[in-house]
Amino acid sequence: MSSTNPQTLQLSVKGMSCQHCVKSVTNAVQALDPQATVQVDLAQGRVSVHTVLAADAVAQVINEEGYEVQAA
Ligand SMILES: [Cu+2]
Repeated sequence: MSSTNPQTLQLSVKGMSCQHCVKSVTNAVQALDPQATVQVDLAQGRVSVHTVLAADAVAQVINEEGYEVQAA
């Protein structure tokens, strides 16, 4: 993964229901980018990620956790 300037990604994610889900998503993203900050709005199904990762890489790891990332 080539490094780029950090950017804030806004993702729509289905299937998150509790703090366990928040932790799963956060850990999955931070496994790729330990500096990433992840904010989850459970009520809205929104995930905000400040990261150097590309949007498709973030979407892929969240998908691999079992959540459905939708086009933002
Ligand atoms: Cu949960």
